Amino acid sequence: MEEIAKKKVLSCIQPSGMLTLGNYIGALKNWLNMQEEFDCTYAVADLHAITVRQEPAKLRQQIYSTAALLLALGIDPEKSNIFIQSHVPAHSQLSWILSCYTQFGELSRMTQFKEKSAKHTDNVNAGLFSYPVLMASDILLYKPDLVPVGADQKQHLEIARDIATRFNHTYGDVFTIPDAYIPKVGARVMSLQDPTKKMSKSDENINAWVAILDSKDDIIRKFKRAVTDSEARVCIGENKAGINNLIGIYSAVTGKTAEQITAEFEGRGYGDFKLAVGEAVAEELRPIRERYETFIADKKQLEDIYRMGDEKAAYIANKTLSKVMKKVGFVL
Ligand code: ATP
Ligand code: LTN
Repeated sequence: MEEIAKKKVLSCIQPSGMLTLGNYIGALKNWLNMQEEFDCTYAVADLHAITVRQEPAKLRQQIYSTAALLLALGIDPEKSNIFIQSHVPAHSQLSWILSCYTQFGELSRMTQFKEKSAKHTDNVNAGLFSYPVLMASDILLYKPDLVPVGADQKQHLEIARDIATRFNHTYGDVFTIPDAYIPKVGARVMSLQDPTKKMSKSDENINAWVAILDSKDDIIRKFKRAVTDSEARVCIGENKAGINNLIGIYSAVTGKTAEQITAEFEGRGYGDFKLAVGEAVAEELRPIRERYETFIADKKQLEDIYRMGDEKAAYIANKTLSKVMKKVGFVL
């Protein structure tokens, strides 16, 4: 019987700090779920990480720890390709080319640029501005059908599609137009301290976010302190951003619907609910935390895995890059 080619998936994650429950529910959980059905490529986006200042020794450590975390999560290098973005120069090369096919105006409209430039006023660098072009290059080099990301990356996915469509329109069918793959629940996990803001590892208040590698006690403590409201009923509602967020998190880790969760906690206080969410999250993350220790302790194994991944990625990326260069009119 003829084998049907699997659809392709690509995504990347920045090694810019401790990965959070937001990264896990919004993106990484799908990375894992997709690996059986799809042909998946996952990268550590170290080039993106330097759009904000990083300490060299810390960055190096975080690149290793992000790669180890992907393995701990259950991403299997025999099934999915794991590599490091900066090890495949085609990403930077295509990024330059595509930046000449991207308008200043469209980059100026990016919400993340506006937010990050407001936050790092002393370092509004050109890389921060052209970040979506590098991201478009990461994606388009591998011709994926689907890109699993959290809701905050939707706008970047749209600009990648626009750039690809424009390029194809001028030069013929070069790029596949990818679709974003955003989870139905947990696409935007909010801060536990200010549930109107996205949960972010760069939040200075450590109680605002849960790291995937936090201990059980820390996780439970952070959920116990989560900001809620005074209504004391576990249900989705307006002006209940804190509870809505906790319901979303509980739903994402247990698979229960919001209605089932409301029924489960009918007549019980927020204290019980927060504890249940904390315990469910700690239990979901426990095996990842345990496996992480093994992977991070063996640098040689980690290096072997990403070197193999780098090579496979470079082969595919260089083919796309050559095609683009030919189309643009460079002499090869
Ligand atoms: P920062 O918070 O420092 O800006 P980040 O966590 O948004 O960084 P990445 O580490 O590159 O940036 O994100 C990796 C993936 O995690 C992306 O797909 C992103 O959409 C997703 N993600 C990040 N934060 C959340 C969140 N709070 N809720 C859902 N998904 C998220
Ligand atoms: N900008 C993304 C990380 C990222 C990415 C990508 C995601 C870089 N390149 C390519 C998907 C596909 C973020 O989540 N902050």
